[in-house]
Amino acid sequence: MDQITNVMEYQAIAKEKLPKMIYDYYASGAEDQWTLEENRNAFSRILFRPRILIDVSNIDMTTTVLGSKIKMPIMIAPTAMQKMAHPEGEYATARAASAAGTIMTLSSWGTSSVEEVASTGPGIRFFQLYVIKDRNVVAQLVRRAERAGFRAIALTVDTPRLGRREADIKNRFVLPPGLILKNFEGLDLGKMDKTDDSGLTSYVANQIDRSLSWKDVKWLQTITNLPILVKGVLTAEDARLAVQYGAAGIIVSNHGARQLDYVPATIMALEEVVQAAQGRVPVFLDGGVRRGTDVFKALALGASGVFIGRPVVFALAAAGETGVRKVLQMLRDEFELTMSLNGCRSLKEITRNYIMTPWDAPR
Ligand code: FMN
Repeated sequence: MDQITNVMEYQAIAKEKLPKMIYDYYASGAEDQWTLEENRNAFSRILFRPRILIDVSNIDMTTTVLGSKIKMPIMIAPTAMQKMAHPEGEYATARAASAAGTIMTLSSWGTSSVEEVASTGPGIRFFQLYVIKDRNVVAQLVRRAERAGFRAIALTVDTPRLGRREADIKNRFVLPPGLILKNFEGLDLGKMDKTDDSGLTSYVANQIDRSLSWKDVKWLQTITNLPILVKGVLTAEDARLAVQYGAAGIIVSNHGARQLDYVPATIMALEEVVQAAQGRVPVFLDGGVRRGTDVFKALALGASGVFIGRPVVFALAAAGETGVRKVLQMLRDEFELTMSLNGCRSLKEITRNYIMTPWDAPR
């Protein structure tokens, strides 16, 4: 395991170690998985225009996200049910994020609760919210996250129904015995029943509020003072609405290609969203980020930072907290090197001039 040299290598180890049902749940995308591949491929169509002979002896990767200072613009996206990957699950992820000086986002569907994650010690954390039908439970959960010191709510808006993930259907995916969705302990919502297809599909169909709409973004602001990030924006139209409805930030995300197949790669959608946001709120990106070069490309297209999903669960499965720490360290090192070789010393120096894209006008 010492010879791991990039974050992608954890995936094969995770595949070997995990039961098929669990590995498939982590790895899969929706339907043809076209977007899943495209999330990676699109990065490879963006090239650098590096500058030379710039003194890069000091590289500053620090930034501030919604008022919290972090050591690098690489953060952890919410991924559900991390104890399926490793017994320490979300605890390990929280400790690794905190050691790296970056933000962890805890999923509503964590196998550890907001209080448990807070108990791991100091750290900057966001809470990802799925709005379920029972709004009292939603309000209580948001208050608990607030009390536990979480600093923002990432409201997921791309999941009125669950995307069709065929591996989960074939495997009749269900939360393994002994684990519960810990934020909902004691409620029906904490459990997942085995069904004839994916147990998660039925769970979502029964519990998630399909009627969720922009007015609920306002409603959320009446029950919390925490800043709200709208997670799952892919168009300029929705970016403008997010700003209009009081979002503190936008996450350009296609849910790791697990919801609607044949949406563009997030890196392809980023620029129109950034332009529509007009600098009024920060725009972040997740989806397919596996290299420091990917991070740089996202920042050059206007992102204020990126989030990673699968690399964390695969590293957890392979090596627990050590694995997640290593993922964050490798991405940090690669990003620092990318900045140096492009001739950028701070994040604000990373501009559109450092990349060329297939949609650029010829120079
Ligand atoms: N997004 C959510 O908003 N809530 C979740 O509970 C959630 N669970 C996920 C579980 C898995 C196994 C994966 C792979 C993704 C999940 N996502 C969830 C989406 C991630 O937050 C993120 O958008 C995506 O993983 C980023 O793409 P990447 O995996 O290519 O880095």
